[in-house]
Amino acid sequence: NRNTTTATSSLTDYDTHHKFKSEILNGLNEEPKHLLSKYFYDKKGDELFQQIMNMPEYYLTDCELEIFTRKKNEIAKAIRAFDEPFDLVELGAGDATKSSYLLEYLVAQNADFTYMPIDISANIISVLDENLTLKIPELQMTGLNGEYFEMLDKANEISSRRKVILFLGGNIGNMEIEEAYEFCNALKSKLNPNDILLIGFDLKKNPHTILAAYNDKAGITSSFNLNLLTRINEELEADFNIDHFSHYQTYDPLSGACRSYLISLEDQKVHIDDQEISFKADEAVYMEISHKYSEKEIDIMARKTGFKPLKQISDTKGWFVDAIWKV
Ligand code: AVI
Repeated sequence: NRNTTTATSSLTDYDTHHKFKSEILNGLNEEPKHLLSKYFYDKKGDELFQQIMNMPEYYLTDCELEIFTRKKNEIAKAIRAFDEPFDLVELGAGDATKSSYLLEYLVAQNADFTYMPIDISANIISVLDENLTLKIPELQMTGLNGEYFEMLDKANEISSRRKVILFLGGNIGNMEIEEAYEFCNALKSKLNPNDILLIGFDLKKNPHTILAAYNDKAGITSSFNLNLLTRINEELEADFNIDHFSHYQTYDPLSGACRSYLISLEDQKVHIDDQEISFKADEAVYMEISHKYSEKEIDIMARKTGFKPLKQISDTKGWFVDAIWKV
């Protein structure tokens, strides 16, 4: 397509595999044991996450989709889409379902911008390229295949236009608070005055509602967590018996931390490559945090990481916000 290009990362498959292996082994050799939820997303994990987004209990996607379908004009104004040309950079674009509503609107309103989706999956970038150019033929797009910060540097090399960064889905919630602060600080250091960050946060709400979203009756979230053990078996020649672990979910309404664990159901030994890892009966492996924030905590995070909070746009239930921050 004449409107689209793609740039890729310098990381090789070999680097990626070795980073995966050492991060998994480090986590399992620590006390308490933990694994990293960024590794949930292999092919099967992507499918399971799609199923999660379609579950009745998982409200996050619907809430943010409502913001992107019903409040496009409000978003467009807040990101100053009509003031001057800009690059719309999306971190972890995925299938861009939500952002495509904004893209369509911006193109229809003649905003002068290039869409730059960043994703770690080369497959996702090429699928996006195909689908978006069919859906929005006039869209200017530069796909960036690689890690967020490396590709942000690339985006700045390719073009010096003002940047508007999208970080949707409540992905910031999958970082511990300190990591979220570090992430925003690092992001800020890559941006220039007047650049904008639009960032999605899941809000604190009735604890039952939150817990149910991560502890679904059908057990899809459980499979999503257990799938990482299957992935380790496949990619690191390990011998986890998936039936010997069980998913356990917690939500703490005071801190806002919603955490998942896999509990070892018996004393057992697991082999990963040439290492043997012992698990005690009832021992927990910490898997993922999905942190929930209050509106106030979001503004504080903006200020403390060098941004100016401009606006919070929420869905009608008031369960999710897209916060708009300016450098
Ligand atoms: C991707 N991320 C925002 C999801 C969340 O809600 O924390 C991942 C997820 N984990 C379990 N269910 C969904």
